[in-house]
Amino acid sequence: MKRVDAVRTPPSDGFPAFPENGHSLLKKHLTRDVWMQLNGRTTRAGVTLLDCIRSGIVNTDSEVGLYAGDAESYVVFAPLFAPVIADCHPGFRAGDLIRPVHAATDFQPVNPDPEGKYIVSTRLRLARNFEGHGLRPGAVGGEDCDVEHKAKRAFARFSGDLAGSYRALGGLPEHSHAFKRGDRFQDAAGLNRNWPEGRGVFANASQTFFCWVNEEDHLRVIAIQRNADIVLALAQLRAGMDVIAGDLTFQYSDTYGYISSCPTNLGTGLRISFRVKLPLSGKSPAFEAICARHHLAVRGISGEHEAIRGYVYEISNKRRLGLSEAACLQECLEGTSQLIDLEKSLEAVGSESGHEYF
Ligand code: CIR
Repeated sequence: MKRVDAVRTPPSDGFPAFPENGHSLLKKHLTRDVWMQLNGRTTRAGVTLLDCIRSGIVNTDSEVGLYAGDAESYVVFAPLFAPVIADCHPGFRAGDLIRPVHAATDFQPVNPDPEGKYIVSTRLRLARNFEGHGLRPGAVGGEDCDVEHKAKRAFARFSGDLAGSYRALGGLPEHSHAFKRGDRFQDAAGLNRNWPEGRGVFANASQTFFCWVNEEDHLRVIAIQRNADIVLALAQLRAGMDVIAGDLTFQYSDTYGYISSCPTNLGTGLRISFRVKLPLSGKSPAFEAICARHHLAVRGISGEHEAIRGYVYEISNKRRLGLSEAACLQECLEGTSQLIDLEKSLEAVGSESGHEYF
């Protein structure tokens, strides 16, 4: 992503002067009135407005620019967070929370690429934070270790195809499913504090089920299939969550569902992503229309702030709040299936005209 200018020296009332070329939701919604209203407030644990906005102040090319230091930040700083959250989750209206019910109980997904021709991998992840703690941007060192201890206790209960081992980060060679020290966006939010203390990754024996401890949230539970088998990925995710939820309680609010440190992950905390080979449709205007209609985000395969490389696209759901897990899955599956159908129709046109595409 193109860097934009820095925030200039603030004027006497401290209101940050965002550069003209920044497009963050923080810049859009932190008006001078909101600043005057919220600057000086703190949560009971001592989280300030500046704590929540530091990432977007330091990184003026942020998309969002906000992190909550604790669950109460969403309430104390609601005049800023609420409109940002509404923009992150199109269609969400405060007061209309649809409980993010577990998908295994009410939804049977269908494999969107049964021939195995387009989808390279399927990844599902849930973000969760434990009751009785702040959120990671506001965490102090000891708290990370307490969270890690609780998580490891839950992981010891995994059995069958979920059984595996936990590895602390740091001191050990990097492995492919470990998360890295946070990027500059996370760094400015305080997420790299005391790195790598209290962080680690659980992996099952077949490397299809992972739990990240103390990355952006206390827990990220991840199921990956190196194909389009969403049925199996969802079954593993739900089985793993049932074990963890038997031992731990997660932060939850009637307004925002499961609480996460980044406003984009509120609600279900569910991110569904498919890596899909779309060499023809990726360049077609219909591609963007399908993504917009189904609220799909498109990322490059090497990270959210990098340009799209080649023709493998990572397609994921933008909306996690205000709809059930089943609805998130349905929306993402329908959109992805339409992108694959578009690809097939363009292949057919290409073969009729005798062009070589591969
Ligand atoms: C930002 O504001 O750009 C970063 N804090 C990342 C926000 C979450 N990522 C995303 O929606 N793609």
